[in-house]
Amino acid sequence: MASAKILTRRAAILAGFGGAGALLWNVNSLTLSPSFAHVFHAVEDWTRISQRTLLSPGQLAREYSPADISPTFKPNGTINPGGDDYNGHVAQNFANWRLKIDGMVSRPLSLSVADLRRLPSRTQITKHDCVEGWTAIGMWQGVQLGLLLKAAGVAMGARYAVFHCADNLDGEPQKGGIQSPGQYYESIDLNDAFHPQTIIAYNFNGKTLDVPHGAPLRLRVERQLGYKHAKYLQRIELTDSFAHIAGGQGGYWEDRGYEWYAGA
Ligand SMILES: Nc1nc2c(c(=O)[nH]1)N[C@H]1C(S)=C(S)[C@@H](COP(=O)(O)O)O[C@H]1N2
Ligand SMILES: [Mo]
Repeated sequence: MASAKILTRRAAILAGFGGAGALLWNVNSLTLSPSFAHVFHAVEDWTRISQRTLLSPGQLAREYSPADISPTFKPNGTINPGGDDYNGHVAQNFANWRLKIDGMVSRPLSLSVADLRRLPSRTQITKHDCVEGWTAIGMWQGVQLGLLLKAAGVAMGARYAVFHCADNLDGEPQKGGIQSPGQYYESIDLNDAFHPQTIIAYNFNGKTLDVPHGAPLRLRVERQLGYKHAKYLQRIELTDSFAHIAGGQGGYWEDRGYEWYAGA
């Protein structure tokens, strides 16, 4: 059913591609209108998504029922980034927090939590596995990352989404999403980025996401282990390589020896 829907949409986009191609031929050296550019980027997205996701949709992580939700869900790692900047955002209820999406995208975005809450959301009840030896089942609600990436227009050649967080485990002040030593970060490939259960969560167990669990925004990437689920998200950077970021291994814990692909 779902795949029939996707295929219909794919056929529709493919039909649109023919039209856009003809238009491109006609306008030749003329400046592209924004609406045309939009169609063009949609086609770029389609090519990538069809290759990486539609043709190999991958498995869904198991989803549970409300009765399975754990009475306590241990907060782990950083449980409060602290510092003047983050504390200021807490005091303002994160009204001025921004999630930036930049790097290899055609339209960099800067979104407030309210912007995200206005978009369609996904709710999922999943099991979280921490390598320290505990698990917990929780309910997460947020925006599918794939939707945000489609809005930003992933550029040709991009391969990874890198998540820059507000907490610095060396206690250094944060720099608004600019990576610095000791700052938590993570990365996933575009296959996981466009996976339907990969969401930027703002609610946890039916309430606004709290500080210990990553307020105001955290990643859920349900087919992978706990440390991939970056909390306190400030910036998502699309890139073709993470070799130049921090220790070059794609994440705070990866730089300290953990696996980059952490299948749960
Ligand atoms: N920014 C940030 N994200 C993070 C961590 C962290 O220390 N900082 N810890 C990771 C680890 S090891 C786990 S198990 C989960 C814990 O999520 P929780 O606090 O909601 O239980 O967050 C992950 N994401
Ligand atoms: Mo963890």
